Amino acid sequence: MVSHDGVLRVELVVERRQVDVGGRKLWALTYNGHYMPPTLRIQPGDKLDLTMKNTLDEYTNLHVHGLHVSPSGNADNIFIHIDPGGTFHYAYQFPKTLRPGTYWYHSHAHPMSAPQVAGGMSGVLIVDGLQQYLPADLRHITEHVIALKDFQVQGDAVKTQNLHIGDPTNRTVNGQLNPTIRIQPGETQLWRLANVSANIYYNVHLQGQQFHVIAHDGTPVDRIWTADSLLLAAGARFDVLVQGGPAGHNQLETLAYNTGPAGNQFPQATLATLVSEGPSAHSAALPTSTFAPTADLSDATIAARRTIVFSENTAGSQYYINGKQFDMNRVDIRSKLNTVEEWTVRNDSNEEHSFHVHVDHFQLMSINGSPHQGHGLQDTVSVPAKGQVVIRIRFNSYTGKTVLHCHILNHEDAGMMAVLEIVK
Ligand SMILES: [Cu+2]
Repeated sequence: MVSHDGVLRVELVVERRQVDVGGRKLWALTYNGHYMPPTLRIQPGDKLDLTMKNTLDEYTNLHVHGLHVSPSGNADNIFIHIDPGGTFHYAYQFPKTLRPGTYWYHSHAHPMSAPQVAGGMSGVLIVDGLQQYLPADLRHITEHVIALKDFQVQGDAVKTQNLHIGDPTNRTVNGQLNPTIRIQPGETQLWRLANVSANIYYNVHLQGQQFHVIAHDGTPVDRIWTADSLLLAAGARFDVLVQGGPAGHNQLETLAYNTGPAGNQFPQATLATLVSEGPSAHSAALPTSTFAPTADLSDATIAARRTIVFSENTAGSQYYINGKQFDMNRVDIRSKLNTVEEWTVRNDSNEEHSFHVHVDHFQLMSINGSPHQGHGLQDTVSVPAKGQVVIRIRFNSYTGKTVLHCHILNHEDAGMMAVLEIVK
């Protein structure tokens, strides 16, 4: 679904329905009847008019993940409850300065965000415009959305209740098991990798190839960087260029990944098969100098320094931020608009957590005390077990109440979320 004349009008019906997913027929929680709902495409400065109809027997709502937009009223307000049988009209006015890249949308219905997202309630949202930073011969290259979305099975349904993060799961790309992606030898494609799962991590690797990263969490990089594998903590996205190798088949896979002694050991799994075939294309040279302008908060004046502690009980059933479980009626952090703050996010638990803040992106300054040389801003970062990260965040344009939380949604539902209020 693409915006026209500055507006994208969308109706999303939330419905429990049988879907074809990964070669099976299963009951799922869907938007418009699809396990993989429509990809929404907007331009900076657009308005998104979105009507949500809830036919479930529990409340729901919507969050547009990573987007710089008001957290209040009928915009990105995660405190809204759309009751069973109810309809709500969201109106998001995005700024002209919105950064192009890959974002996503999903239920933020505390404390059912994990069941609803695991059931199927997540999709991809793209802000157009990344191509403007590419050389002219790469501005119209083939794009693939690669939504990383997994499902566990219970009886004839996608499992939603009593989710155990480490249980065997089916890792799909756009709802398909091991789909084929085609490329010509030498051809350059833009892949939009998005972890839209409820709870799991992906450590994505493409056999025999490298990823050339042009945007991270919806923010274009200052300089293209190259990686053999990319860690996508729950909620993370990377926009990457991939160049077709010699004719043949290569697996897109997630490598085994361990989130710590109290966490999970995710096994290796095949995600998709890349088939390189057809006439050889001219292999484009990728830009090596400046890619896109980025904010750098290294020399910013710091208005406040805070420590944010993530912890959990030994049973792994209750999760805390600064010793407290989420309470929507309490303001945990009050920050001033147009200031920069430095937060030390400390993880006292024995597993990684996927730290995420709404509304404004942050700059990752260090991991376990080692300075981090980033390539722009991000909206999620995995905090090492028994470790810490330091971030800097500038509060731009929007006041109001919003949240920061762990994007492993089982953890969020069990308390690991705090209210952030941005004030004038
Ligand atoms: Cu967590």
